[in-house]
Amino acid sequence: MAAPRPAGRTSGVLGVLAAALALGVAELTAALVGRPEAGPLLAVGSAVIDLSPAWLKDFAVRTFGTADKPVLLLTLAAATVAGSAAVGTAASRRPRSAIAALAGLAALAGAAALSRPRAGPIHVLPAAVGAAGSTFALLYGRRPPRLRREGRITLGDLARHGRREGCSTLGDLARHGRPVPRTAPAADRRTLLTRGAVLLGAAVLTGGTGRAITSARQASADGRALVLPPPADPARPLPPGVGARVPGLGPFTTPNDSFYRVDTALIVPRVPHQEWTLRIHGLVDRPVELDLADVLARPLTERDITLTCVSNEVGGPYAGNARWLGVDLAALLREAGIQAGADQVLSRSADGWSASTALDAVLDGRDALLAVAMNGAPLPPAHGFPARMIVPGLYGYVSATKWVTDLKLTRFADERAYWTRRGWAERAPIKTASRIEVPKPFAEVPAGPVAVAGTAWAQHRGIAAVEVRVDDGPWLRAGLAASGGPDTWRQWRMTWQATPGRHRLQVRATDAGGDVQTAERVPPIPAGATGRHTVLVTVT
Ligand SMILES: Nc1nc2c(c(=O)[nH]1)N[C@H]1C(S)=C(S)[C@@H](COP(=O)(O)O)O[C@H]1N2
Ligand SMILES: [Mo]
Repeated sequence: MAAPRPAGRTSGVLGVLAAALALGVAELTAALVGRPEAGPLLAVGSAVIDLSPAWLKDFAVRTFGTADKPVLLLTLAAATVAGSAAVGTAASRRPRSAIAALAGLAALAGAAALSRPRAGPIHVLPAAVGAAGSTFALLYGRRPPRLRREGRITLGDLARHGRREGCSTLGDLARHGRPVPRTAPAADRRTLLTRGAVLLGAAVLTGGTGRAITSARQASADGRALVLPPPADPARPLPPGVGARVPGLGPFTTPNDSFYRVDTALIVPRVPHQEWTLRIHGLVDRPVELDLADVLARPLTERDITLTCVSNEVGGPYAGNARWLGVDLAALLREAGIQAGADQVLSRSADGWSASTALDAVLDGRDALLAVAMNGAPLPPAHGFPARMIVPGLYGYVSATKWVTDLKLTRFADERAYWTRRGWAERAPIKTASRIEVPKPFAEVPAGPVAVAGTAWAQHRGIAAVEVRVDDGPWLRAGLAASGGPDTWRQWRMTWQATPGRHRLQVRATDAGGDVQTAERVPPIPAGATGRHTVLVTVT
């Protein structure tokens, strides 16, 4: 007698439900043990990010921009659905291979969780519980229905059975035993639906509870409760004309919620400020460990500094300007006693990322900060709460470690950091750049006077001039907005007497040292893109 088999489609659905339950109970487990990063989706996603080659990351950032992370999670979710449907289908024919596949998937998720920074044995628990959950779901979904009258045989049954078997006496009947149904009925539609609903409900309940626990915990890890002391060394007030005031041009100071975000973290790391510490060690005379109270007890410096990402394409959006509040990073390191031979500050974050910063840049008198606030508020979680580095003039990947917890004085020859291991330059001063923000590419503008405006930056050198060229005409000087200092970007504008037809606008900046931005086109990798931003417009 063959075991009842759910039809192919039903098996596939059962597989998906088993995966959903696995993810739900794994998420709940991860939340209960306080390790949300060990949940299978996040763990595998983060491992994928860390393992993917530079070109793939580059492609993802270029194609999806800041949506690259949701796209990755959706891709993983889709792969999970497809994979679990396949496992479910296999389970109806070859249960052993299905169980082997499940064990393999769980091992993969466990390994991914173990690859997270500071992972311990507890990180494999969500995957293990998830595997148990999906095994249970598969067995439960495929269990044949119980015979309704099992063990309770009526006299009518006996009589019918006896007649069929040709029994004439009760003795004959006893010898033939109890009636056996010829086929075990497959679970009917209603049973399947009920079981599906039970599994789905359990998945949603466990997963939802897990998410709720995690987000409740995370809500306590932001800066709303944090009171910041006023700066001992406040920023110079911004001159009234730092904004070029052209409709369509962004503000001089970028609000926190529209500041670009670039990092490798799949979920924003939440570091409760009560638990945060910063260790300074390596080639120092006196290793120290500070907590946030120690940091806030020091004199705070406030500065306007423009941060730029090395991945920014010519004309791209990965630059932002904010007013940062923090402690003098050079003073902090000097207090620890910098030893001869050190040439690199290797900073690490709570999420295991690292950056290597040239020590001479930190010590040369620029306003390198261990920042705790951005535009008058504690750092938003996405921008490094409770503390991050900011070093004017260096691209973010070699200077701007968010959620920083560890500073090691070391040597470029001895240790490399996250992106420098992946082929990006060891030292990466920000290159002079300029972009046209108004008019937008392919805009249609009326003939006559047209405002052309944008931003230029050459952090820590400053911008001395911006020029614009129409088609192959002469370079024309744009008007510069007031300067916020050498470490900030500078807005510019000019009025163009536009004539009908299609035109090409180009921009170039000159830094305060007199160096003109190069026209040579190079890609972001390894040390930042160059080339002239060009915008095509139609004048009607
Ligand atoms: N922990 C951590 N810090 C990080 C990164 C990261 O991936 N992880 N990315 C760096 C890069 S490449 C840049 S450009 C800046 C961006 O800072 P923002 O997200 O606050 O704009 O953060 C830097 N700090
Ligand atoms: Mo970056």
